[in-house]
Amino acid sequence: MAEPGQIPNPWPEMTDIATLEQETLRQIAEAADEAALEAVRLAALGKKGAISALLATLGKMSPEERKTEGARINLLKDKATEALAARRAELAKEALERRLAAETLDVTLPTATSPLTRGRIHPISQVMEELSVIFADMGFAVAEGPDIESDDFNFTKLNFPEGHPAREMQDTFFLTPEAGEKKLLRTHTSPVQVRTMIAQKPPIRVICPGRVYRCDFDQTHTPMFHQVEGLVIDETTHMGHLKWVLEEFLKNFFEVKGVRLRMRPSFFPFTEPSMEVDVQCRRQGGEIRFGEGEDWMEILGCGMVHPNVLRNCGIDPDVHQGFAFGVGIDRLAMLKYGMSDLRAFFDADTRWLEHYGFRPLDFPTLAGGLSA
Ligand code: 2NL
Repeated sequence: MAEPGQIPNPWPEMTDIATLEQETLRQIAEAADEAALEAVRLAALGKKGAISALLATLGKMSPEERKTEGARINLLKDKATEALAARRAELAKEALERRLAAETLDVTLPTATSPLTRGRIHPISQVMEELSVIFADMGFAVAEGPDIESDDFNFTKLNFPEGHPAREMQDTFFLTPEAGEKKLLRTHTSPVQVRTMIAQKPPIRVICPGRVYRCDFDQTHTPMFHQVEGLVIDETTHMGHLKWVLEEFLKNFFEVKGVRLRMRPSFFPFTEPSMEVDVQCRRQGGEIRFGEGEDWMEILGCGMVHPNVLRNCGIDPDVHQGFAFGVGIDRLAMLKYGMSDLRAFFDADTRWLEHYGFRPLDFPTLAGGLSA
């Protein structure tokens, strides 16, 4: 009887050593896995295996016969043992190769989408970043201030006389007065520059991007929108510097080689003289290109800071002078990135953001591209 787990000797009648050797080595070579190989080992070298059975016959032989047969059988045993070890090593190597092939990683495949790569930067945030990069390159710092402002910082210090129609012109959201103090939602970012002038001595070079509020809502106006204002104060800055800074800004922002500007006289209470600036463009088939063509588009307002404003902010207008400008960020974004409806900016529609938004790791830089 065969022991449990041991297959019976398949060659009980086999006594021919050469045939047994041939058959054993063939079975070893053909064993497809470790279990099959172990079965072959037991059938040949196990207690009841063919080679063991052959060794058991030695006892019945004459000493002469035993000498020659013993050597032959032991040689067969050694060959089988060696072949088993070689085949076992071969099977282990094959198994390892199969595992390595199955577990290969393709490092060139795109990574799984994570919240970090799925998220988008809003075009307004992108444009604010681009403006910061452009103006930082010209030596401007970025300043921020509160959305809720005093009437004093939003209007009075900026040379809006008490009861002046310009105050109503701006469609201001006033808050309920607390302890007699009139508060409002800032109608422009100028109060941030007022705060800067009060807090710092010239020379001053800042841009102030941020949210502003006006009570106005239609196709082209939202009650909250975005503005960036710039301010330069020192002893010698003049309108030539202003024009160069604006040219440099618009050229870099629209990513063109050059732009022509046209300045028209205008009025703001906080600047004198005041100007409106048109930028050279070409309109064709609903598309606008800047830095070429014969058309003009009004893009921003600017001027030399009014002496009253300087005085109101503790700066001597007989010593210091400078320029300021203001531009709508939402409109800049629409012109550069081609959105047609301002209201979609504030709908928080993820499909819109998927289309018009920017990837968080594509930072704007002047060297690498603003809108890479
Ligand atoms: C426009 C025009 C402008 C300013 C903003 C400013 C600020 C201070 C002093 C003087 Cl603190 N001026 N800002 C100057 C001229 C124009 O904005 O049309 N913005 C959309």
